[in-house]
Amino acid sequence: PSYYEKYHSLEDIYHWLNKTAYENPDRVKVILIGSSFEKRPLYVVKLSVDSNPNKTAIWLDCGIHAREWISQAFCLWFVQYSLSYYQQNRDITRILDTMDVYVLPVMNPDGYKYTWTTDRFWRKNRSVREDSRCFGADLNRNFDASWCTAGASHDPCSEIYCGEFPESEPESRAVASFLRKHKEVVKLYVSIHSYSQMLLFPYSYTRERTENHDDLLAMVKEAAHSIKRYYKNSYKYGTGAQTIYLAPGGSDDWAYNLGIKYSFTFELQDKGRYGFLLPPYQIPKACNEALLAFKSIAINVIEKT
Ligand code: 0X9
Ligand code: ZN
Repeated sequence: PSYYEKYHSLEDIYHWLNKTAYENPDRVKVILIGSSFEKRPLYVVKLSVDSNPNKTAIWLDCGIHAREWISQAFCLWFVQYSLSYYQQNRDITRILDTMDVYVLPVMNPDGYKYTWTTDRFWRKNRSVREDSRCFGADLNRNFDASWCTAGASHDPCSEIYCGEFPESEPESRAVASFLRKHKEVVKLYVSIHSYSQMLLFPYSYTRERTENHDDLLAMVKEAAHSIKRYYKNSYKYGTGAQTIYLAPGGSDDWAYNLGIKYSFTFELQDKGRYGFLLPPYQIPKACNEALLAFKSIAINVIEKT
Protein backbone atom coordinates (compact mmCIF):
# COMPACT_ATOMS: atom_id res chain seq x y z
CA PRO A 1 0.00 0.00 0.00
CA SER A 2 1.10 3.55 -0.76
CA TYR A 3 1.48 6.32 1.82
CA TYR A 4 -2.11 7.43 1.13
CA GLU A 5 -3.54 3.97 1.75
CA LYS A 6 -2.55 4.08 5.42
CA TYR A 7 -3.47 6.15 8.44
CA HIS A 8 -0.75 8.39 9.79
CA SER A 9 0.20 9.75 13.16
CA LEU A 10 0.12 13.49 13.75
CA GLU A 11 3.93 13.71 13.61
CA ASP A 12 3.86 11.88 10.28
CA ILE A 13 1.27 14.27 8.90
CA TYR A 14 3.28 17.32 9.94
CA HIS A 15 6.29 15.80 8.22
CA TRP A 16 4.23 15.04 5.10
CA LEU A 17 3.08 18.66 5.02
CA ASN A 18 6.63 19.95 5.04
CA LYS A 19 7.78 17.51 2.43
CA THR A 20 4.80 18.21 0.15
CA ALA A 21 5.43 21.96 0.33
CA TYR A 22 9.16 21.51 -0.26
CA GLU A 23 8.61 19.28 -3.29
CA ASN A 24 5.92 21.50 -4.86
CA PRO A 25 7.11 25.05 -4.20
CA ASP A 26 5.15 26.49 -7.11
CA ARG A 27 1.79 24.94 -6.13
CA VAL A 28 1.78 24.51 -2.36
CA LYS A 29 2.10 27.04 0.45
CA VAL A 30 1.76 26.20 4.12
CA ILE A 31 -0.07 28.79 6.20
CA LEU A 32 -0.13 28.77 10.00
CA ILE A 33 -3.64 29.85 11.02
CA GLY A 34 -3.36 29.39 14.79
CA SER A 35 -2.62 26.78 17.38
CA SER A 36 -4.53 24.18 19.34
CA PHE A 37 -5.29 24.22 23.06
CA GLU A 38 -2.10 22.25 23.70
CA LYS A 39 -0.21 24.66 21.42
CA ARG A 40 0.18 22.46 18.38
CA PRO A 41 0.26 24.32 15.05
CA LEU A 42 -2.83 24.46 12.81
CA TYR A 43 -1.44 24.33 9.29
CA VAL A 44 -3.41 25.01 6.14
CA VAL A 45 -2.15 23.86 2.74
CA LYS A 46 -2.91 26.41 0.05
CA LEU A 47 -3.12 24.73 -3.34
CA SER A 48 -2.72 27.30 -6.05
CA VAL A 49 -1.70 26.99 -9.68
CA ASP A 50 -0.10 30.23 -10.88
CA SER A 51 -2.04 31.46 -13.94
CA ASN A 52 -4.72 33.77 -12.65
CA PRO A 53 -4.25 35.90 -9.50
CA ASN A 54 -7.94 36.76 -9.10
CA LYS A 55 -9.14 33.29 -8.30
CA THR A 56 -11.91 32.53 -5.87
CA ALA A 57 -11.33 29.81 -3.30
CA ILE A 58 -12.56 26.63 -1.67
CA TRP A 59 -12.11 25.77 2.01
CA LEU A 60 -11.73 22.08 2.94
CA ASP A 61 -11.25 20.90 6.51
CA CYS A 62 -10.69 17.44 7.93
CA GLY A 63 -10.43 16.04 11.40
CA ILE A 64 -12.75 18.30 13.40
CA HIS A 65 -13.58 15.08 15.23
CA ALA A 66 -10.49 13.19 16.33
CA ARG A 67 -11.62 9.57 15.92
CA GLU A 68 -12.93 9.96 12.33
CA TRP A 69 -9.61 8.88 10.82
CA ILE A 70 -10.84 8.54 7.26
CA SER A 71 -11.40 12.30 7.36
CA GLN A 72 -7.77 13.29 7.95
CA ALA A 73 -6.79 10.60 5.42
CA PHE A 74 -9.09 12.24 2.86
CA CYS A 75 -7.39 15.63 3.10
CA LEU A 76 -4.02 14.01 2.40
CA TRP A 77 -5.57 12.03 -0.45
CA PHE A 78 -7.09 15.20 -1.88
CA VAL A 79 -3.82 17.15 -1.83
CA GLN A 80 -1.94 14.28 -3.43
CA TYR A 81 -4.63 13.83 -6.09
CA SER A 82 -4.69 17.54 -6.89
CA LEU A 83 -0.91 17.66 -7.33
CA SER A 84 -0.81 14.47 -9.44
CA TYR A 85 -3.86 14.97 -11.61
CA TYR A 86 -3.76 18.69 -12.37
CA GLN A 87 -3.62 18.77 -16.16
CA GLN A 88 -4.47 15.05 -16.29
CA ASN A 89 -8.04 15.01 -15.02
CA ARG A 90 -10.48 17.46 -16.58
CA ASP A 91 -12.46 18.32 -13.45
CA ILE A 92 -9.59 18.92 -11.03
CA THR A 93 -7.82 20.96 -13.73
CA ARG A 94 -10.85 23.16 -14.21
CA ILE A 95 -11.30 23.54 -10.44
CA LEU A 96 -7.67 24.53 -9.82
CA ASP A 97 -7.61 26.85 -12.83
CA THR A 98 -10.57 28.72 -11.35
CA MET A 99 -10.13 28.42 -7.60
CA ASP A 100 -7.44 28.08 -4.96
CA VAL A 101 -8.05 25.39 -2.36
CA TYR A 102 -7.28 25.89 1.33
CA VAL A 103 -6.94 22.50 3.02
CA LEU A 104 -6.78 22.06 6.79
CA PRO A 105 -5.86 18.37 7.18
CA VAL A 106 -6.08 18.15 10.97
CA MET A 107 -8.37 20.70 12.59
CA ASN A 108 -8.14 18.96 15.98
CA PRO A 109 -4.50 17.90 16.40
CA ASP A 110 -4.66 17.42 20.20
CA GLY A 111 -7.63 15.08 19.90
CA TYR A 112 -6.05 13.24 16.97
CA LYS A 113 -2.84 12.69 18.92
CA TYR A 114 -4.93 11.40 21.83
CA THR A 115 -6.68 8.84 19.58
CA TRP A 116 -3.23 7.45 18.69
CA THR A 117 -1.86 7.33 22.22
CA THR A 118 -4.70 6.83 24.68
CA ASP A 119 -8.29 6.55 23.48
CA ARG A 120 -9.07 5.57 19.89
CA PHE A 121 -12.66 6.79 20.27
CA TRP A 122 -11.94 10.34 21.44
CA ARG A 123 -14.07 12.92 19.57
CA LYS A 124 -13.57 16.39 21.09
CA ASN A 125 -10.53 18.60 21.45
CA ARG A 126 -8.49 18.42 24.69
CA SER A 127 -9.19 21.73 26.38
CA VAL A 128 -9.17 21.88 30.18
CA ARG A 129 -11.79 23.54 32.35
CA GLU A 130 -11.16 24.72 35.87
CA ASP A 131 -14.63 23.73 37.05
CA SER A 132 -14.74 20.22 35.59
CA ARG A 133 -12.70 17.05 35.56
CA CYS A 134 -13.78 16.37 31.99
CA PHE A 135 -11.71 17.40 28.99
CA GLY A 136 -12.61 18.81 25.64
CA ALA A 137 -15.33 20.58 23.72
CA ASP A 138 -17.00 19.38 20.52
CA LEU A 139 -15.51 21.75 17.94
CA ASN A 140 -18.54 21.17 15.71
CA ARG A 141 -20.79 22.60 18.43
CA ASN A 142 -18.55 25.57 19.22
CA PHE A 143 -19.29 27.86 16.26
CA ASP A 144 -21.55 30.86 16.53
CA ALA A 145 -24.62 29.42 14.78
CA SER A 146 -27.54 29.19 17.18
CA TRP A 147 -24.86 28.11 19.65
CA CYS A 148 -25.73 25.48 22.27
CA THR A 149 -29.45 25.20 21.59
CA ALA A 150 -31.12 21.78 21.12
CA GLY A 151 -28.60 19.16 19.92
CA ALA A 152 -25.66 20.37 22.01
CA SER A 153 -24.86 20.29 25.73
CA HIS A 154 -23.53 22.67 28.38
CA ASP A 155 -22.13 19.70 30.29
CA PRO A 156 -18.33 19.52 29.86
CA CYS A 157 -18.50 15.75 30.21
CA SER A 158 -20.84 15.38 27.22
CA GLU A 159 -19.56 14.26 23.81
CA ILE A 160 -21.46 17.20 22.33
CA TYR A 161 -20.28 19.82 24.83
CA CYS A 162 -20.53 23.21 23.12
CA GLY A 163 -17.70 24.91 25.06
CA GLU A 164 -17.91 27.94 27.34
CA PHE A 165 -19.02 30.37 24.65
CA PRO A 166 -18.98 30.48 20.82
CA GLU A 167 -15.40 30.15 19.54
CA SER A 168 -14.13 29.52 23.07
CA GLU A 169 -11.83 26.85 21.61
CA PRO A 170 -8.64 27.96 19.83
CA GLU A 171 -9.20 25.47 16.98
CA SER A 172 -12.68 26.73 16.02
CA ARG A 173 -11.61 30.34 16.61
CA ALA A 174 -8.65 29.92 14.22
CA VAL A 175 -10.86 28.55 11.46
CA ALA A 176 -13.54 31.19 11.99
CA SER A 177 -10.97 34.02 11.96
CA PHE A 178 -9.39 32.72 8.78
CA LEU A 179 -12.74 32.44 7.03
CA ARG A 180 -13.85 35.90 8.20
CA LYS A 181 -10.67 37.31 6.67
CA HIS A 182 -11.19 35.43 3.39
CA LYS A 183 -14.96 35.46 3.11
CA GLU A 184 -15.00 37.53 -0.08
CA VAL A 185 -13.00 34.91 -2.00
CA VAL A 186 -14.19 31.66 -0.42
CA LYS A 187 -17.20 30.44 -2.41
CA LEU A 188 -17.37 26.83 -1.24
CA TYR A 189 -16.96 25.36 2.25
CA VAL A 190 -16.52 21.59 2.73
CA SER A 191 -16.03 19.78 6.03
CA ILE A 192 -15.16 16.07 6.11
CA HIS A 193 -16.46 13.71 8.81
CA SER A 194 -17.35 10.05 9.21
CA TYR A 195 -19.21 7.80 9.34
CA SER A 196 -22.64 7.10 7.77
CA GLN A 197 -22.28 8.05 4.07
CA MET A 198 -24.14 11.32 3.83
CA LEU A 199 -23.80 14.57 1.92
CA LEU A 200 -25.24 17.31 4.13
CA PHE A 201 -25.89 21.02 3.80
CA PRO A 202 -27.38 23.74 6.07
CA TYR A 203 -29.18 24.05 8.18
CA SER A 204 -28.48 21.68 11.03
CA TYR A 205 -29.51 24.06 13.81
CA THR A 206 -33.04 24.55 12.54
CA ARG A 207 -35.50 22.68 10.34
CA GLU A 208 -36.01 25.83 8.28
CA ARG A 209 -34.73 25.91 4.73
CA THR A 210 -31.99 28.15 3.45
CA GLU A 211 -32.71 30.62 0.67
CA ASN A 212 -30.79 28.49 -1.89
CA HIS A 213 -32.07 25.15 -0.58
CA ASP A 214 -33.10 23.83 -4.00
CA ASP A 215 -29.67 24.58 -5.46
CA LEU A 216 -27.87 22.86 -2.60
CA LEU A 217 -30.19 19.87 -2.79
CA ALA A 218 -29.68 19.50 -6.54
CA MET A 219 -25.90 19.58 -6.04
CA VAL A 220 -25.74 16.83 -3.38
CA LYS A 221 -28.26 14.76 -5.30
CA GLU A 222 -26.12 14.84 -8.41
CA ALA A 223 -23.01 14.03 -6.35
CA ALA A 224 -24.71 11.09 -4.61
CA HIS A 225 -25.93 9.75 -7.95
CA SER A 226 -22.39 9.92 -9.38
CA ILE A 227 -21.08 7.93 -6.41
CA LYS A 228 -23.81 5.38 -6.94
CA ARG A 229 -23.02 5.08 -10.63
CA TYR A 230 -19.24 4.81 -10.31
CA TYR A 231 -18.78 3.08 -6.98
CA LYS A 232 -22.15 1.39 -6.32
CA ASN A 233 -22.36 2.88 -2.86
CA SER A 234 -25.32 4.85 -1.55
CA TYR A 235 -25.05 8.17 0.17
CA LYS A 236 -28.01 9.87 1.77
CA TYR A 237 -28.32 13.57 1.17
CA GLY A 238 -30.22 16.58 2.49
CA THR A 239 -30.06 19.18 5.21
CA GLY A 240 -28.30 18.20 8.42
CA ALA A 241 -31.42 18.72 10.50
CA GLN A 242 -33.54 16.46 8.32
CA THR A 243 -30.98 13.83 7.38
CA ILE A 244 -29.28 13.17 10.75
CA TYR A 245 -30.31 15.34 13.64
CA LEU A 246 -30.66 18.87 14.93
CA ALA A 247 -27.18 20.04 15.88
CA PRO A 248 -26.32 23.71 16.48
CA GLY A 249 -22.94 25.44 16.50
CA GLY A 250 -21.58 23.59 13.45
CA SER A 251 -18.94 24.96 11.12
CA ASP A 252 -21.05 24.43 7.99
CA ASP A 253 -24.02 26.45 9.27
CA TRP A 254 -21.71 29.15 10.58
CA ALA A 255 -19.85 29.41 7.24
CA TYR A 256 -23.18 29.56 5.44
CA ASN A 257 -24.39 32.44 7.58
CA LEU A 258 -21.07 34.21 7.07
CA GLY A 259 -21.99 34.34 3.37
CA ILE A 260 -20.41 31.19 1.96
CA LYS A 261 -23.60 30.02 0.29
CA TYR A 262 -22.23 26.68 -0.84
CA SER A 263 -21.49 24.90 2.40
CA PHE A 264 -21.37 21.12 2.94
CA THR A 265 -20.51 18.41 5.42
CA PHE A 266 -19.61 15.00 4.01
CA GLU A 267 -19.92 11.91 6.18
CA LEU A 268 -17.67 9.30 4.57
CA GLN A 269 -17.72 5.48 4.82
CA ASP A 270 -18.91 3.29 6.15
CA LYS A 271 -22.45 2.73 7.39
CA GLY A 272 -21.44 1.15 10.68
CA ARG A 273 -19.84 -2.20 9.98
CA TYR A 274 -16.43 -0.86 11.00
CA GLY A 275 -17.56 2.65 11.88
CA PHE A 276 -14.63 4.80 12.99
CA LEU A 277 -12.33 1.77 12.61
CA LEU A 278 -12.54 1.69 8.82
CA PRO A 279 -9.72 -0.67 7.74
CA PRO A 280 -6.88 0.93 5.77
CA TYR A 281 -7.58 -1.19 2.68
CA GLN A 282 -10.89 0.69 2.39
CA ILE A 283 -9.21 4.12 2.31
CA PRO A 284 -8.90 4.33 -1.50
CA LYS A 285 -12.54 3.68 -2.29
CA ALA A 286 -13.80 5.86 0.56
CA CYS A 287 -11.60 8.73 -0.59
CA ASN A 288 -12.36 8.31 -4.29
CA GLU A 289 -16.07 8.48 -3.58
CA ALA A 290 -15.67 11.65 -1.56
CA LEU A 291 -13.38 13.09 -4.20
CA LEU A 292 -15.99 12.48 -6.87
CA ALA A 293 -18.61 14.28 -4.77
CA PHE A 294 -16.20 17.12 -4.08
CA LYS A 295 -15.37 17.61 -7.76
CA SER A 296 -18.98 17.41 -8.83
CA ILE A 297 -20.04 20.04 -6.30
CA ALA A 298 -17.07 22.31 -7.04
CA ILE A 299 -17.80 22.23 -10.78
CA ASN A 300 -21.40 23.17 -10.04
CA VAL A 301 -20.23 26.08 -7.88
CA ILE A 302 -17.95 27.28 -10.69
CA GLU A 303 -20.87 27.20 -13.11
CA LYS A 304 -23.10 29.16 -10.73
CA THR A 305 -20.61 31.84 -9.57
O1 0X9 B 1 -22.67 15.76 14.63
C1 0X9 B 1 -21.80 16.21 13.88
O2 0X9 B 1 -21.07 17.15 14.19
C2 0X9 B 1 -21.62 15.58 12.50
N1 0X9 B 1 -21.81 14.15 12.58
S1 0X9 B 1 -20.63 13.25 13.30
O3 0X9 B 1 -21.12 11.89 13.41
N2 0X9 B 1 -19.34 13.21 12.35
O4 0X9 B 1 -20.29 13.83 14.56
C3 0X9 B 1 -22.65 16.16 11.54
C4 0X9 B 1 -22.47 17.61 11.28
C5 0X9 B 1 -23.57 18.20 10.43
N3 0X9 B 1 -23.56 19.63 10.51
C6 0X9 B 1 -23.91 20.29 11.64
N4 0X9 B 1 -24.36 19.70 12.69
N5 0X9 B 1 -23.82 21.61 11.59
ZN1 ZN C 1 -17.65 14.22 12.89
